[in-house]
Amino acid sequence: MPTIKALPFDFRFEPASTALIVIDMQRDFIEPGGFGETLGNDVSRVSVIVPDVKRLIEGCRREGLTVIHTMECHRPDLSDLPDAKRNRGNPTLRIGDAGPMGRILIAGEAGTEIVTELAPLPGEIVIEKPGKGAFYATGLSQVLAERGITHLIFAGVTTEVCVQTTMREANDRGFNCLLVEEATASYFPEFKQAALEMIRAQGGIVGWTAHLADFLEGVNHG
Ligand code: C5J
Repeated sequence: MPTIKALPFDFRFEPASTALIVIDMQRDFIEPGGFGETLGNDVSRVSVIVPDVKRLIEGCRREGLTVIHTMECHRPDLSDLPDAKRNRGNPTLRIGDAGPMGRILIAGEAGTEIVTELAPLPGEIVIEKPGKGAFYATGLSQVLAERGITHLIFAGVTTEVCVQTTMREANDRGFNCLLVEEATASYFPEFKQAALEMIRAQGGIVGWTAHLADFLEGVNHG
């Protein structure tokens, strides 16, 4: 059984009952011209993790973990987009507006796709989610139950928004969760750091954190 050097203490899991969940590595959050940039963010702060997320995905594929990708997106008629989300803040483009990569965060548009380097392989699970958490209004619980998944490894963007929300949802549902530090990012480095510390504080109140090198060492030699 792989044992990962992690905080607040070692994390042990069976690959057959563990899934990697890669949160929202979409062009709209990571590339210039997308939603992240319209909100005034510097997307280079999150694009920098793409090579490490790729190493993590490939390491998990090699060991036979279930690989799940999420995409934050909405229906073209915006029926799953509450006003409270669409009208928040003062972006140059709102969700559903036409931008340089198509309509912002709308299913099927170019900007909504996962970045090419991290594209899901045929057969991997892709969860489209209208909220921050990947359990809200999706089939994720059923997918995990059908596969007997008990442990979740997390990566993706942004650490303190969709990643942390999903980890908290998962923790409440009884999953053991670990977040890989180099495979997650925020537009605000101090928020990433705070989220990592919140997750592993108080004996791992939400879950564990580990460095990518320690995760790969543990999983590939477990
Ligand atoms: C937002 C995310 N909206 N993937 N999404 O920040 O974190």
